[in-house]
Order: sequence, then C-alpha cells, then structure tokens
Amino acid sequence: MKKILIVGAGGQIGSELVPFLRSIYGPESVVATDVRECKSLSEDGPFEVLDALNPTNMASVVARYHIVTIFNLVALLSAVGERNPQMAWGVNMGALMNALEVGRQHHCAVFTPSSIGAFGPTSPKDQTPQDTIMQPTTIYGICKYTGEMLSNYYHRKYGLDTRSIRFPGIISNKTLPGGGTTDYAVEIFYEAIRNGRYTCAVPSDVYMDMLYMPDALRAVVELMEADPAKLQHRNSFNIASMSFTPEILAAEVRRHIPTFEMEYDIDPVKEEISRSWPNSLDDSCARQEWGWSPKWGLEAMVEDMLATLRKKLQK
Ligand code: AKB
Repeated sequence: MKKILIVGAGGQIGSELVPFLRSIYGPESVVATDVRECKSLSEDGPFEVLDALNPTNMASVVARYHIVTIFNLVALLSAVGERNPQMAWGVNMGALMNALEVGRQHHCAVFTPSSIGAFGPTSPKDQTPQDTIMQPTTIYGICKYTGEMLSNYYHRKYGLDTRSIRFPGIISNKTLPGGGTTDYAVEIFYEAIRNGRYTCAVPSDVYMDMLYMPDALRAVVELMEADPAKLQHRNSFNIASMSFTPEILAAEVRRHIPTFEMEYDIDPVKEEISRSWPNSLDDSCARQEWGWSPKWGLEAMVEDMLATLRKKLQK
C-alpha cells in the first residue's frame, strides 16, 4: 500500500486531490497536511497541521507515517505573488526545497505542480512546445521555472523520483482558487448563478489554457503511476485540454443562462500577466511519455460546472 503525504492540502487542488487519492489507495494511506486545521480533510483520514517551511516537522511526519510519495502543493499564485514577491519566493521555494530534501533523505518520490506561468512573453505563443524559451516575468513564474530546474537537478544528481505537470488554470466546483490570474474562469460560474452577471479582471481577448479538475486529478495519478523508464522529462510536463478567452467562456455560459452579462474592469497586473503567458500548450510529450489524454472540453465542462454549482448553491 502506498503511503502518500500531501503538503498544502487545504488549497484548490489539495482539497480535491486528497479525497481522490483516498478513494484509490485507501483513506489511511493519504496523510493530508496544511498550515492550519482543515475539518473536511481530517474527517475521513489522517491529518496533521504542518508548516511546510519547517523541514524538521516535515521529516518527522514522513518518518512517522512511512511516507513513500510527497505531493508538495504549497504556492502563492501569480497575482497575489506580485503583491509580495519576497514572500512568494520564500514560501514557494522554501516548501519545494524542504520537500526535495526530505524526499532525498527518506527516499520518497516528489510531485510538484508547475504552471503555464513558467513561460514568459518570449516563449512561442501558440502550441507552446514542451522544451522552449521560458523567461517568465512574474515571481510566481520564476519560482515555477526554478522549481522545474531544481526537480530536474535532484533527479539527475540524487536519482530522486521527481515528477511534475505544468498546470493550466484549473476549473473546479469545490474550493475557490485564490490569488491566481486564471481565477476568473471559476468565479464566473458562481456569479452567473447567483447574480446573472460577472465583472472580469482579465481582458476579453486573452487566450489561456484551462483544465477541468477531474482531468487534473486523473493526470496527477496517471503521471505518478507511469513507468519511470518512459519519463524523459523530470522538470515538468505540458498538458492541455481547452484554451479560451473570457469572451468565449461568457458566450458558452450564455448558452445556458441567456440573460448572463459580462462586464470588464481590467486589473493591470492580471492583464500584464495573462498577456505574458501562452495562448495554448503543445502537450505531445505528455501524450507520448505517459499517455496523457484529456476527457473534458469547454462545452461539457461548462454544462457540468453549472449543474453542480446550481445544486451546491441551491439555485
Ligand atoms: C494562476 O493563475 O496563478 C494559476 C496558474 C495558471 O498557475 N492558476
């Protein structure tokens, strides 16, 4: 039985990844941790309060539970990172370094999400290749790119089993993302159902890749279960399933809520960030090396988001 540690489990990805992994490997096999108590994660499996910036405490949890795989999900996202770059570097890199070091000392595999934010304005815009110019211009992207290089380094130097995915904006209906540039693509659904209108901070014409949470969860498990001999990339994999602009998403929402209105109040920081990121990624290496294939596209995702949130919000 695999013993898995999730660090930073209370965020958007962790709050769904923990129950997903528990449903596959058994509740006792997945130890969720976060810097603060998370009632929903402690009810059906082990939970520990853990500050990811404390390597001694992380190592002690790993030893106590005989952990073999660490998922490090700790990160300040792109927009919030620009408000406090020093803190973003400290938190994002501190948690990653600790996960890699504890992983090295305790012979664990380490998964860390990277992001489309690891690319920058000089990267090719469309079908951005797996291996290309990166040069990110946000502190978040600089952390993600450095993290990719570090993961590669730990694999080459110490043989650590590092694996990673460059996530697009993740759309989910359980926990709201916080502080990201792609957050609009989640908020729009809540506001469309509650108020019939949404004010978007990202310009109407900016394309970004997005991924529906069920595909994101499956991708993580498929990558972690993949035959290591087939993995050529130990920094991070491009994956993709849909790319759209705010205007395209609004039009799709309008097919279900014809009176839905979208206004724009552009946040200059989000505009600069979103325009520096790719329009769409080429995910052929992930397809070849571990069989990645998305199941959700824009139409099905919008239909499912609206149906699920209507039930949740009782509208
Ligand atoms: C963000 O917008 O910062 C994140 C990401 C794309 O990594 N959702």
